Amino acid sequence: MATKSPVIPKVPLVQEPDRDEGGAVVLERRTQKTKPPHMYQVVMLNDDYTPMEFVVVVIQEFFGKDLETATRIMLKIHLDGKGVCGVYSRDVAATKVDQVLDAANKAGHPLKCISEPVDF
Ligand code: TYC
Repeated sequence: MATKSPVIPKVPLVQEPDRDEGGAVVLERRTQKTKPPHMYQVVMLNDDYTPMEFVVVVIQEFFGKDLETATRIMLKIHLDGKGVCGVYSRDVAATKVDQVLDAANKAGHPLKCISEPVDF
């Protein structure tokens, strides 16, 4: 009686484990576990009506800047049309925008600001 020749698998039956440069077994390779959170900048926009003093107070109060820094940021916005007041996580940036718009509305000023991803 003719016996069948054995079928030799092309793939090894037992998978060889990954090994690092020194030959130690590596259980799992990952490129990077967690990405750093994307950061958002709060950008304030210029307008023709909001008083400069109000903008300076808002920047001090909600963005923790001293008088000199707040004045410099306000003047940059006044001259360039917009300026960055701070950089935060997405939720914190959204809260800052809400706080600024709320304060401006209550004071009757048209001051606007937005948050956008850094590298926008
Ligand atoms: N341009 C305004 C003025 O001349 C001042 C101003 C600065 C308004 C910054 C808004 O985000 C602003 N009174």
